Amino acid sequence: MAEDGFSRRDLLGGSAKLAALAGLGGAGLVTGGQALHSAIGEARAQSAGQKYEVLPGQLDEYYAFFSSGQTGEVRIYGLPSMRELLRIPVFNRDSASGWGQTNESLRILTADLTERTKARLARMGAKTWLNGDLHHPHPTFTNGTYDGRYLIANDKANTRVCRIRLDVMKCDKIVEIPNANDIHGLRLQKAPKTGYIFCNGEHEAPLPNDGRDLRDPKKYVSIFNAIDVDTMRVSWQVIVDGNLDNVDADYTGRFCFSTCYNSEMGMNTAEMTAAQQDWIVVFDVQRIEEGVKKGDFKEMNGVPILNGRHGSPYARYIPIPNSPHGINMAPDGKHVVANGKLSPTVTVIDVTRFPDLFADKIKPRDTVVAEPQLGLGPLHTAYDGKGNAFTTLFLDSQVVKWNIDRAIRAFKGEKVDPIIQKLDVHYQPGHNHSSMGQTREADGKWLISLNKFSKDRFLNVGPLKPENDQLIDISGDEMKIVHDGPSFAEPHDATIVHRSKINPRQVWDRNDPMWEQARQWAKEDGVVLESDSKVVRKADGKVRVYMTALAPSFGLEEFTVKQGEEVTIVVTNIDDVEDLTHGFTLSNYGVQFEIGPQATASVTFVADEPGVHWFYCVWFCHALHMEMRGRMLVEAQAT
Ligand code: K7E
Ligand code: CUA
Repeated sequence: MAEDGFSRRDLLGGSAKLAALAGLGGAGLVTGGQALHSAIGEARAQSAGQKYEVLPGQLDEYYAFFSSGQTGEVRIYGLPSMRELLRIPVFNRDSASGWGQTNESLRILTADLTERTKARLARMGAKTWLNGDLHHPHPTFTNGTYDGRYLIANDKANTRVCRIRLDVMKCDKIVEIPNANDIHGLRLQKAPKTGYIFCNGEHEAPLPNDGRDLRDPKKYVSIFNAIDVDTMRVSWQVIVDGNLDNVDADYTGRFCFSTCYNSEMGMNTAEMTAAQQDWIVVFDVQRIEEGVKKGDFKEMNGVPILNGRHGSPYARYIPIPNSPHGINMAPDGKHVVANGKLSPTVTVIDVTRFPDLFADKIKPRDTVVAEPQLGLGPLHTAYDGKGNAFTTLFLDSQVVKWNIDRAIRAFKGEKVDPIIQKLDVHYQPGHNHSSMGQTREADGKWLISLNKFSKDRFLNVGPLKPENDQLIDISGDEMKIVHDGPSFAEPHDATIVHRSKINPRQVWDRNDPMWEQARQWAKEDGVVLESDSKVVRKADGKVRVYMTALAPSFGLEEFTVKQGEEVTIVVTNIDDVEDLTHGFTLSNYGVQFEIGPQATASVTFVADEPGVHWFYCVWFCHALHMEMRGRMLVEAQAT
């Protein structure tokens, strides 16, 4: 297998980059995988290892949090069954839950946008952005493993970062990052406890980006960001040379590191890929914090911005080949792997040498301990906690299993092949992820390969095909594919978390901060949310309609408003049975939202259309679910 990899690489030689570029554009180098269907069936049948089937009534061992790229949500799967369990709307508009329409979700979606964006949305008559591009979902850490508090993710499309509460699986904070552009790579501080969210502004632009220097790319900058996970405020930013792609952090909490694919600061593909080398940027968090304390920054939009260019005390640049993409810290706490993308190599760096690097005792390349050639298009690497690494090869449509220690020995000149196995995947993998593999507790059981193309693997559903997330058993010596999992646009990344780390609630706590605003209104109006159903007319002409929901009826059978009035409807689900969700739909008013057991949710709209408008429950809750309805009577006003 190893010979195979090397011969292909050698064959491509100097033109590898060209071929790689062609392939990136059109998946050009892939060979068909038809014959492999039966091969996989066989492998599955003889899979030595683990049970991958989860029978009816049984529960999965892991939660897998998938991003959804341009859909803008997070999805929860069970592993190993690969069954989708839940969708968490975040950077999208969701019809079922009312995310993007309820007052509670709009508060979260808009509270921490920049003043500039708020003004822009107001000019457009929009309440919030309706699109997003969510790539990297990562749970918070304590002492190098998941602590079950939050899941954090980025929005590349509108430069935002979100926080999802793992107790209720709902987003509770979204912050727009000022000064930077298009947040892509995102990882968390792993120890002693996640304080910072580290994330990359990928696309370089003028600073401020207000119309100046449009055609002067030399003045464009990329910005690295640290956000405080508890307050969801940007703590500091660092200007770097080149752009920024992915990021990861070490296990001491002091260092983090980003890949740069455009050290050239090119503005088109030819320029961006001109150099044979780019770099990773290493950030010294301690020094940056000291720099902030000393006042060594410029403030812009309320955030301290430090200079981290070549020669600054805050960053070091390690040259590596060529337009690197993913960067992945190993569970050993010592090694990080940067994936070469346009180079067939990955670069293994010893992070324990970073203190010496920042003390200028060693040169940047002295931190490199191995640079094995693995195959074409290495994008991301996962780990089994036993010293092995699993790297996706986008162009070769393979996952390659290799040994870190053997790669280090080979780099020193020993005649040893680091590659253990190459496994075909279907097709064109981006991220992969192993069970607990981004923690100190990597358990070496499962690997998922998130493949960008499914081609012929599923029933043809027309020109837009699903992608294919493949489940691979890595518990034995050999990797074995045991499951194909179709998925819709476009999970980039996923995190596999053992179920012991996460403990969600069964029903909401009535004291939850999610509906704080409704609680304030009720107080103002002398209403008890849990028992009162009534209409309150305010002095300013606004109307608040409070009602309970208890299967199979709403607290109000009808209510009357006047045409043109601003109406706020507040619904409280007083069922305390687990799994008993109600929904509130107001017909021909575009209103619809979810009210979970023991939750309150609300929506505000103008009653512009006179007539009888039925409201009804939209979540099947009872034998009399169809009867769970009532009327909003809108009296016509003389015009
Ligand atoms: Cu490789 Cu956005 Cu993580 Cu996609 S990124 S693959
Ligand atoms: Cu309540 Cu359906």
